[in-house]
Amino acid sequence: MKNTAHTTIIVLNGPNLNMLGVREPEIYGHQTLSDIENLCKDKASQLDLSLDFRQSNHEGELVTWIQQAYGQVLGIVINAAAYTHTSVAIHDALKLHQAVPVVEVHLSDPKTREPFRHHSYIAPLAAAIYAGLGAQGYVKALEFIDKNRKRP
Ligand code: CA2
Repeated sequence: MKNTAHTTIIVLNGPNLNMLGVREPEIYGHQTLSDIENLCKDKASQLDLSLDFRQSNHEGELVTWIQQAYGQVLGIVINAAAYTHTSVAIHDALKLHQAVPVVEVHLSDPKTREPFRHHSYIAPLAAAIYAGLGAQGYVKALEFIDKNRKRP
């Protein structure tokens, strides 16, 4: 039987990212989250990987998904949106995943924005960070996980 832990990447998106394309295109671009999901699906299929793409406005739901992914995925791509800058709970949950790469993604570059966006609770656990590249950051994150995968 195929072991999906070797082939699945989970992509987690935090609060308000479901509103992409609706407001603030000057910061986040014109693509919707569904456009980004399709871009990720195309890249995953090129890499012969499965993709589990999710979004939640709820911190606890993101924490639960991170816990449930333990031992089940090749890597985690996470744009935790505003929770990046506030969530010790997401930091703690991601610590479970020391055996696989966690890649932090942001559409914009938070370091060049308001000071309250400069700190990330995810960065200390991230094997790579892609920020300010728009949707391409997600694609780069998938490529990073693929390049760094441990072949079974
Ligand atoms: O640049 C990113 O990807 C962010 O993670 C986006 C978050 C922000 O809190 C982070 O500092 C950086 C915000 C996502 C909100 O997205 C919206 C999109 C359209 C309309 C309203 C919100």
